[in-house]
Amino acid sequence: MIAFLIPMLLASAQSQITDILTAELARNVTGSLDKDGVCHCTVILPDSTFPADRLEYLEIYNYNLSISVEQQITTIHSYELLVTVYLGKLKNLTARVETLETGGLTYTELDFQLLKLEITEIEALIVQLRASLNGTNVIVEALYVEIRNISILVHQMESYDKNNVLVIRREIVALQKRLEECQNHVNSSRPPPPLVYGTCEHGGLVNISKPFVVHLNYDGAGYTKGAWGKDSAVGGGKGYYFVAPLYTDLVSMRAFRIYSSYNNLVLYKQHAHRSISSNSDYGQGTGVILYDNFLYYNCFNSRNLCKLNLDTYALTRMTLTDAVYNNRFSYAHSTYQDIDLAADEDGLWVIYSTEQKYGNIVISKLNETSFTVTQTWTTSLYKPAASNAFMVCGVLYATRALNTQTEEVFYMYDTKTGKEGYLNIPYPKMKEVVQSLSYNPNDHKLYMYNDGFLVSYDLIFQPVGIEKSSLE
Ligand SMILES: [Ca+2]
Repeated sequence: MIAFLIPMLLASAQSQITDILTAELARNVTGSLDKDGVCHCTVILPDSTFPADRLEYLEIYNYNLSISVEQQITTIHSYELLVTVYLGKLKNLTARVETLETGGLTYTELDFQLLKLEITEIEALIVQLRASLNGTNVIVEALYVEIRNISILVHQMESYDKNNVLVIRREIVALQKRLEECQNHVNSSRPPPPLVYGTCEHGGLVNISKPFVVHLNYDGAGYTKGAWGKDSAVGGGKGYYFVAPLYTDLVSMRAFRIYSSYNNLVLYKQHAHRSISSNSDYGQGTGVILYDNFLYYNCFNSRNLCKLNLDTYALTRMTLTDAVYNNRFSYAHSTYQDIDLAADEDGLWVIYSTEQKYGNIVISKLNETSFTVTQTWTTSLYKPAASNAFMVCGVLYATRALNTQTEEVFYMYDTKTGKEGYLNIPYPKMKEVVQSLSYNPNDHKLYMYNDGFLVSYDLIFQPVGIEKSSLE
């Protein structure tokens, strides 16, 4: 249209100039002839007669107009090309949306995402085109309206997803992302530094593993009360294991077995069976431990401690002053365990109670060589309120039954500081009653005699320099 207009304007301007010149040249003027025979004359044209300045202006205007028109033509040609390209794309989009509308294909999240992306792209370009043309182009306006309609249609179709396929797919993607994050977190989490057995380079007990059932005691299921464990002197003595079920009276220990290895214990073979013949040498209750190849226990019907050499079977005794016995202040659910031997990284201990302390737990440190008490601490925990107790790095930990399937470490007393506190470390048990419970510093395990079954647990300590919360 504009291209057609330009030649018309140019032709009109030239016609006007020709008419003016023709009218002025019709006048007669006086001239002269030079020596070469060339004629000269002077014509004075008044400005009012011939508008030379207008001619000049017209020429400049004509020139500028030509440039402007050429630029517009170039611009329009480029827009025509763009419109042609996007018209093709729009037709393609229209066809795809129609296919989706008629349900000819299974639409997916990807279909919609691609459609929306392309529509957004075209919409942006059309908006740009529309602005360039000042909103005067009918075709562009129509394109704009059409692309807006398609955009709305795609959004509506997405919302018509009755089967929530897209929602589920998005949730799956979100779950996969969380899974990857979790996996990355696990991979990036550095394992805590290994704890050295027999040392106290940790921040205390923070958790207890699930139980590991070794097997039933050698006397059978009827022998529900007893004790078992591994040599708990730091270094492990000879590494022997002992199993000591109480006699059928459920009070006295009259026999026990020693196994030279864990495999022998599990396979019931190559054991040393020891029967105690003298009543005074019997054990009483289940607070028995094996420490540096000596068996320590409460001597029968007394407040004495017995120390039995497993090589020579020589027996040594000591009196635990003021200690009550004969089931005066035993543990809850487990009778005749007034005196409970224990061992940890710091050595040999005995846990008991006295009338003077009203049945509260008293802890005494023993010198195993001289077999004497070196120091004593009194706690505020009533001994029958606990189901059992053990020592770790000079700290007494007491347990109680939460129910028939769960025990809990609920109390601690630190002999180094004299401070006590309450804990909440539950752990499962296989049978209802904990008949004995001892810690071994050589493997960080708890050894439990659980209604006739030999059970062990791994203790989990807080590594030094790592926050407690990260371990729970
Ligand atoms: Ca114990």
